[in-house]
Amino acid sequence: MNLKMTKEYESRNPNPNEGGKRQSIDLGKGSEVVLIPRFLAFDESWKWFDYLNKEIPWTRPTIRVFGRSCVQPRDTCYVASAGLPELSYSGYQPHAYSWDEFPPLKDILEAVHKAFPGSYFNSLLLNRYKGGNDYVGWHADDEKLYGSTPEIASVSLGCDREFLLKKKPSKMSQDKRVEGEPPSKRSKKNNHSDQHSFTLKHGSLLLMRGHTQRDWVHSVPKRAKAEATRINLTFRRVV
Ligand SMILES: O=C(O)CCC(=O)C(=O)O
Ligand SMILES: [Mn+2]
Repeated sequence: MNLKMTKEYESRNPNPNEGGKRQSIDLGKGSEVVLIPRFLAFDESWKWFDYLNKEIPWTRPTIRVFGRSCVQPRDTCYVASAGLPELSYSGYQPHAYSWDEFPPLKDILEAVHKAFPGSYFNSLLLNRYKGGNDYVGWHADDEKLYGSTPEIASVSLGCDREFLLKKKPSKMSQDKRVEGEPPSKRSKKNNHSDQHSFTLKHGSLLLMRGHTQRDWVHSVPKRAKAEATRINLTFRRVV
């Protein structure tokens, strides 16, 4: 964030640091989420929102889920560096646009790299939720092309939406059940919760890393009250 952006932000927000600190959430067993609620300056984020809303060639593809064809319940677009293996998910192979076609995306990418020194993202899946009926169901971004411990940085613009994380049922914890033991006694033997919810606000960044894609699923559920559009940028590294 440059000085001008910070000043602009402060002039609209009397307590710019309140609630805006980076939070790191240890999910246990090598999974971690980092949330930076005010990653991008407020006004600049609206400029990016308007640019992306207008300029990105959004599509709503037909995908296959549990053997059935359905229209993906949100708009999407894919941007990737040249020469990477092609992305394919739910029977759909998006066209890979180049970063040069959308220069502002390179600025956001640079800000993400600065926030996480040592990170390196070379692809971006964009989502546009045109209201509360648009959503993404429970899934993990565990495609082979992201390697064994994918790092995913997710920037949100526009309407606030809830982001949920839920632990995958683990074989270990099922195996450890003692026959006849009441459920209360079977409950967690550590301090980690099995569900988390975050409100992803305009200008926020959420990073998932470690074993989060192996051990957890995430979703952005339908929300009747979310009337406005939200744009989400998920930066990923194809290895
Ligand atoms: O919109 C979001 O916050 C999440 C999107 C997502 O999970 C994905 O594109 O894989
Ligand atoms: Mn995802």
